Amino acid sequence: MAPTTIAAIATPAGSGGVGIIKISGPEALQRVAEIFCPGPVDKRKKPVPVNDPCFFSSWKIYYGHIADPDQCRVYDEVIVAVMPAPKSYTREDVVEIQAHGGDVILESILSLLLHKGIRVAQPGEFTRRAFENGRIDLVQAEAVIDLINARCEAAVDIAFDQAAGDLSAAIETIRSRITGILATIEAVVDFPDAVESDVDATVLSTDIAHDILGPVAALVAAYEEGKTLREGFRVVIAGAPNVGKSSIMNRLAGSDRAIVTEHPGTTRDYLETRLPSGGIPITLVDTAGLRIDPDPVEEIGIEKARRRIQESDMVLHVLDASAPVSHDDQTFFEEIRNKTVFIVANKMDLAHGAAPVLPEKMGGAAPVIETSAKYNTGMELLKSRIVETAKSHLSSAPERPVPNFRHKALLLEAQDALEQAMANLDQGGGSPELVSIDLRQAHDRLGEITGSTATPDVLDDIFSRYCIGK
Ligand SMILES: Nc1nc2c(ncn2[C@@H]2O[C@H](COP(=O)(O)OP(=O)(O)O)[C@@H](O)[C@H]2O)c(=O)[nH]1
Ligand SMILES: [Mg+2]
Repeated sequence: MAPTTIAAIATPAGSGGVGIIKISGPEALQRVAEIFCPGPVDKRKKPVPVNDPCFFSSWKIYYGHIADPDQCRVYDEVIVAVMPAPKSYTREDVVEIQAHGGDVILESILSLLLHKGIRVAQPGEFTRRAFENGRIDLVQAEAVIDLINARCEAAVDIAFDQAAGDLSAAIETIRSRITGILATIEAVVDFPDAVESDVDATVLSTDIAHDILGPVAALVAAYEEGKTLREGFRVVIAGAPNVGKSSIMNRLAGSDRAIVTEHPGTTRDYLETRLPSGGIPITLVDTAGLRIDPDPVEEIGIEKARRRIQESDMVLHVLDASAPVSHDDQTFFEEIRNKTVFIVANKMDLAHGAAPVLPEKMGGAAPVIETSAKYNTGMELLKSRIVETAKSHLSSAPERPVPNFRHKALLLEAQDALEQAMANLDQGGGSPELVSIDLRQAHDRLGEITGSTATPDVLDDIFSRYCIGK
């Protein structure tokens, strides 16, 4: 079935200097030719579109007007960029109409095109066509969303390398090594007499560990490294009940996001908000107060707090500066000391100017920042120290390709299958059939990453996350 021609407004809704309509498919040139009048228009005369798709040459831009000759109506002054197949984003004929960036103008030009039988594009459909027409693989297609959604420069770097094919190349190298080993094993299965000796199971197992499992594990590790860059820097505010965690969150965020009361144990779930920090993606997480003997409802909140702490990049351990450091606080500090921690001595206004004396295990183990959330003192310093720490974490992208969560899940499945194959080989040679099933399994899982073995629902799921017009 011949592909339909699709169109969409590619620029965000709202007013802007320029708005772009993108059209892709076999009828793109013809349909635009029917509404494009080159050069200036004379309003007293009927607009005359070029009508002939041959008017347009490859990779040229044209100045003119979009008009509906049937209605004798001129819509806008535009520039039209023409990118015929196959050297285009989708590998189909693509035309971009650059008009003025107003919703009404863009929507009326779009409806003019729809009137001519063009269909509105689904979210991600242009990129899906680029994938289906073989211009990019699935990993590269996903990089397009990552580029658009990147929240810091390092995230842009990762997405850019992914779009350039670095991760795909790493995956394909691993797949071709699996194919190589499969060929050796399957020769034994298919032609047992023709192949001289038995496959040396130990050698094969070592090859798998070194050439395949090693690189797979390295990619999984790179996912962990890149996670903060993709998702932003997460700062959890934790500590005993009533020390001022929610007040600090509100002060840092500059809003009354969290409820503050004098009753201990008010915050029972966790709350997230962005720390306004000039483009550095930082998320603040306010949590339930930690205590050793909580009631059952508090316990759920504390469990959630612990989980948030584990996933965090940094913890603010808040203390009440006007009270001695409790046993609970010391126990808690022990739990988090392998993380990046700031001790926040809050309620300094009640402490008569003296910071709390820290027990030996806590003293010197983390920077101490003195604050009063009530009187808004120490907050700017706290904020700038958080931003500084986040910046140093986010400054550099890892040198190697960084998989995303979907890729990581598939890498782990491939890893399991490879380990199974090795276990079979190690148990006295194992049956070559079984080993080859596991290796095929690993090969297919890796293929799902690049899309060569991905199912239609996986594709639907991925492309539905795009914006319209991409
Ligand atoms: N005096 C004083 N009171 C504070 C300060 N920060 C918070 N509070 C009060 O302490 C109580 C508990 O605050 P909240 O932010 O809900 O603490 P959380 O339970 O740790 O989230 C509230 O009555 C706040 O107004 C502070 O720096 N100084
Ligand atoms: Mg609270």
